[in-house]
Formats: sequence, C-alpha cells, structure tokens
Amino acid sequence: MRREFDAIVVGAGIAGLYMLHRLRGLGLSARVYEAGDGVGGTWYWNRYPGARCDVESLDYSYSFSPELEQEWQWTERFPAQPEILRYLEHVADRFDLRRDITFGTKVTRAAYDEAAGRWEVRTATGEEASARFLVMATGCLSVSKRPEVPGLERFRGAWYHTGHWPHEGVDFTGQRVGVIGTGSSGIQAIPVIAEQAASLTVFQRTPNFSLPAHNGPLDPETQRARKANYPEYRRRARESGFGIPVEPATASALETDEEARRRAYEERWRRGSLTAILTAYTDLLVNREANETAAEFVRGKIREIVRDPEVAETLSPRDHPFGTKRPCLDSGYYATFNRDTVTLVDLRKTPLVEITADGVRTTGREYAFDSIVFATGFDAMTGALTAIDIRGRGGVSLREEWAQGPRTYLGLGVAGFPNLFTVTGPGSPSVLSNMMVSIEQHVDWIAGCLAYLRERGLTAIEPTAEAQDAWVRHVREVGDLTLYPMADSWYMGANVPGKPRVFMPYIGGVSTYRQICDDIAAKDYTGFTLSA
Ligand code: NA7
Repeated sequence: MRREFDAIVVGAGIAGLYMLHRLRGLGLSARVYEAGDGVGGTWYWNRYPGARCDVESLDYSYSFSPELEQEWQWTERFPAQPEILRYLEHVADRFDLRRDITFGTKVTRAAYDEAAGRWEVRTATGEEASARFLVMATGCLSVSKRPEVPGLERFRGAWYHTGHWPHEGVDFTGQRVGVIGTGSSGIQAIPVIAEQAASLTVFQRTPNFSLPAHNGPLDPETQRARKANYPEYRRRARESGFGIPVEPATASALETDEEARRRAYEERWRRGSLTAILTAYTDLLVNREANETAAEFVRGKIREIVRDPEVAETLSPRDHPFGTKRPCLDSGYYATFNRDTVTLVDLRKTPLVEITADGVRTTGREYAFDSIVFATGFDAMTGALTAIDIRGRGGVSLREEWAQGPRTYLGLGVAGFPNLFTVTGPGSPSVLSNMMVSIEQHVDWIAGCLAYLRERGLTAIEPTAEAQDAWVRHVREVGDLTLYPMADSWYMGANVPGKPRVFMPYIGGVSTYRQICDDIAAKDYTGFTLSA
C-alpha cells in the first residue's frame, strides 16, 4: 500500500520531533520514518558509558513551548544521555507525536517525481509513501565509522561502537578492554570504563584538547532563576555566535600581557564550558600565534594533571590549533592516565595493523582484550544523507552531486532537488553551535516557508544554481578566514578516507546566519525558484 502525505520527515531526533509538531500546527498531514525503535536520534543510539551533552541542560532544551520549558526539571548541569532521552520521550508524549512516527524503519530511497511534483519514498521494510515535501532530519553525527583496519571478523571477544551501544549496557568488570579513538566519545567513556575494567588500553591517533566539565547537580536556584527569565535568555542565545550567550571578546590575545592572559584562561578553565576559553579573545580562531597561547595553556594543564611526563606529552595536541576540532568536555579524562591499570598507546609511533583473534596488533606488538570499544566517530554531516539514494529532477543522484563535497543553499536546500529540506545540513552553522538553537531555527524557517507557499497557492520551491554557488563560495570564504581548515577534523571530512576535504559547516555565527535566512524569507525567498 502506498500512503500519501503532505510531508515526510526522516528521523525522529530533536529535529524530526519538532518538525512534526510544526507540520501539525500548519494542518499538514505528516509521517516520520525513524530507523530506531524509539525517539531521540543521537540520544537514542549513543548510550556508551559517560555519554553526556557538552552543552548545558538549560541551553540544550527546546524553547518553542514555554510550558515545556517551565515544567521539565533538569537534574545535572551537563545532562547525561539517559536524562536527555527521557526528556525527548517526554516531549514525544506531551505533544502526542508518536502516532505519526513509524519506528524501526529506515528510509532507503527518495525520488522526486517531476510530473506529480511529489517525493516517492521507499523504506527498508518495503513501505512506500509519497509526499509533496521531504524533510531530512537525519542528524549530523548519525552514521558511525569503524577504523580502517582489517580483521574485526576474527576477533573472539566482544566489540562495540560508542554510537551504537547495546541498550542493556555493558559491564566491563574484570575485563581487559581496548578503546580505539580519543574524540569526545572516547574521552567521555574512558574514565568510566577505567573504573570497571581490570585493565584499559587506549589507542590514540590524534590527541584532542579537552576541558574539565565541572559537572554536578544543577543548583535549584540557578534553574529557577533561568526559568524566570527564559525568553530573554533564549533571545540572547539566538543572537550569539555559537547559540550560547557569552560576553563577546573585545581584546586580542596577542595584545594582552602574558600574566593577564594566564589569569583569564585560568578563570575560564574553572568555568567548565566549551566556549569559555575560545571566546576569551578576538583572535583565537583566526591567528595561529594567538591560538597557540590558549593551546599552550591547555597543554600546561595536561602536564599538571598527568604524572608521567611522557604520557602527558603524548596526550598534548600539537597537530591542530585549539578549537579547530570541537574541544571535548570531560570528567576526569587526563587523571585517568595516572591509574596503574590504564595504558596509552600512541598510534603515531606504532600504527594499527589489524584486529586479531585475541585483540589488536600495532606495528609495535599485539594486545589481548576481552572487549574492544570503537570510539572512532562518524561520517559527519553528509553521511546520513548520502546513505539514502536521493534522486532529484532528472533522476540526478544527491550522492553523485556531492562527490566533490556537499553543495547547498543555506544548508537548507539543494538545487535540482525541489521541496527537499535538510535540517542543519552542510553549509549551516549546525555542528558549530548549540544544536538545539540551530535546529529550532531551521524548523521554524521551513515551517514559515511552507506557510508562505500555501498562502500564495504555490507548490514547489528549489534553490537556484546561482544562489547555491554563491552560498558555497561564501561558506568557504568565511571558513578560510579562520584556522578551522588547518585541522584534519570531521568538520573537514578528513576523518573518512576518500571523503573530499571541504569545511562543511558555516562559521559566520548563529546570529548572522539567522539574519541572512530571515532576510531571504522576507524578500520572497530570493535565491529560490517558486512555482505552482
Ligand atoms: P570523533 O571526534 O571523530 O573522534 C573519533 C576518534 O577516533 C578520533 O580520535 C580519531 O582519530 C579516532 N579514529 C578514527 N579512525 C581511526 C583509525 N582508523 N585509527 C585510529 N583512530 C581512529 O568522534 P566522536 O564520536 O568522539 O565525537 C564526535 C562528536 O560528537 C564530537 O565532536 C561532539 O560534537 C559530539 P583522528 O582524530 O581522526 O586521528
């Protein structure tokens, strides 16, 4: 049976849930297809020990419903995965969203039927559906990546990827465990696994900068005060660079004397925040020498915490400027390497060779494990979109269109793919921001666009090739003004072999970006072709 809707949404994470709510508000019929058996997206899958958001709970929450904002009580400053998932389940129930979501159903193909002006969608379970509008709410970090080493099928122990953690949890008590990868997921999981395991071996290819989260129970007074003033606070978040209100920097790091700079970094290190150090000075993300002052401050902290100087040096990032890979927020990461049971292996010195029946072999030696944890990240930003066979006008494949890197207009739409919307797509601030703020902005913009089309009796919208070219150029030019392209990061697609090296997110800032999107809407969607 082929079902017909006004809109189909792919994904029931933070973006898909809110999109469904807004579509209903417009009186449109909608269906959400979700691969998981429950809502939550990222927070449904990433159940590894220590999984926690690096944005504070009072910021990482929807703003669209004042009632929801007031009634939900957060317990921790930085929410752990189970609490965020409970929150999203509550949202699904509170707004009665589940009845329009088909769970356990992966979308495999979506093709635009030009004659009908509709998207034909197919799922892995054989379901077929059609809709005028297709909204991809597939997430930026949802397709996990295994390391490119052979032999996993031989391994006799158990193995896990942080991004697809067993729902029943894993008890590592008494085990010999190996963790491969020291990004945010590894850095969160390692201290928790170290507490359980008999021994833990950490395989590090590139050291990351990590800052202490200083997490703890959320002070009730802080929560009450924020809730009393939420609208104003949310406004400031929307008008900020990263979607989190901060005092903008006014001074240059290079023009500040060393002692004052050290005090400023020290004070910001104690705050526990992703952006505190990054936003201390105006030049940290644009000038390598300025950046080095912050980088060296963090390296100094690593040397203070880690007792073995050689281990401290191996943990100290020198290959990329501070902040050009998303910094991590940890709870006891560096101190974990002071445990007798924890060993750090530098894959730069002894690269991975293969997974063996017993464990992991590097060029140095073989390590035997009961369990291996892959904290090796994701095919970020484009992976979930190119995993689906998306066909636009003339049967053109999105995967092929993006073979040299993603091309979008505003990260919201793609030329040649009418009525396709990408929530937090490449070319939007998304992963460089508080995702909640960026997701709500995109969903609101899409809902506004659909209302506009309906009011004028229009049925199709599509970016022009010229507007898209100009936007792609702008995203690149703004990125090139910063130090970001210097890092082999997932922002650059550099973590996936063969992926084109393109700085994918828009670094112009959440506030500037919102202004651009709003102006375009106010000017009757300049850069888009609208038709009936
Ligand atoms: P990340 O940040 O991409 O980290 C993945 C880690 O795995 C990183 O240390 C990688 O080293 C390492 N890795 C990947 N492939 C390999 C191979 N083949 N060999 C050895 N090591 C490898 O993913 P996360 O899940 O930690 O975090 C993703 C985001 O989620 C994070 O930024 C937050 O925004 C939330 P590399 O650096 O590539 O040398």
